[in-house]
Amino acid sequence: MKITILTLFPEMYDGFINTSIIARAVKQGKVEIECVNIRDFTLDKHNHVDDTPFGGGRGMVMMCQPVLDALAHVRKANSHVILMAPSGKTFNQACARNYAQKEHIIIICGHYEGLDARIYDEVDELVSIGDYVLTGGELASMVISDAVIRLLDGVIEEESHLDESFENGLLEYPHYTKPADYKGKKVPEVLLSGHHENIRKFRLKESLRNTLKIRPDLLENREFTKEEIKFLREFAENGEFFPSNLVKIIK
Ligand code: 6GU
Repeated sequence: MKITILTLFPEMYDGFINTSIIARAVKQGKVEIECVNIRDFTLDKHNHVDDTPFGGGRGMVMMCQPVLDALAHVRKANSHVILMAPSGKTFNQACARNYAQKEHIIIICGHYEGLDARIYDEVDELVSIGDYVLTGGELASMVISDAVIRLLDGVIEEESHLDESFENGLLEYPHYTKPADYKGKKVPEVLLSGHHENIRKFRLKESLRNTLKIRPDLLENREFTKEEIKFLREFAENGEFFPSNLVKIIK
């Protein structure tokens, strides 16, 4: 797959592209990352990319011409064009899986107060990474690229996806490594037992417990197996935290 980033700050991507798993994926040809400087598409001699907002108000607005000329330069028939904006729909793991199927994604990063709204008409979607405001779309575009690239075939071990947070609609279970006793803090006995079925049950139960405690919203519209419902009942019966809107699951 190819990811094209349109940005005023291509140097921000150097560390991202040249480090660890992303660097390896690029080297192995699993992904091509192209950073294009929007400023290279300006037509005036001072290379202006922004101007004051019509109607007044604070800050500067990125102009249509450099952004849309840069987009036209990199866009192909199969390109999926994403504009990073705090007002976009919130990115999640399902979006990452969807983008990972695409041949080419183009991510436009806004800066300053925002972009001229006429640019919105030329993109497939506006995407945000959460309910807070960043100084620009660059970090958000790296978040999205990272989440997508690690899902591409052969970038990380296939099985590592399966038990991760969100992949099965639950937060992940806790992991432990050596030593089995760290300053008196012990690893749960079952993980040392070698009993695969008991380990699977323990992990599923801990996943459920974590999700119930930290992200009960993830459980609202999820389908449950009989085994999962049994564990949820146990939590409720043992007086563990159980949100009242989820009681319907165990009724
Ligand atoms: Cl995509 N851009 C900016 N500037 N802030 C954000 C964001 C995007 N997503 C969350 N906050």
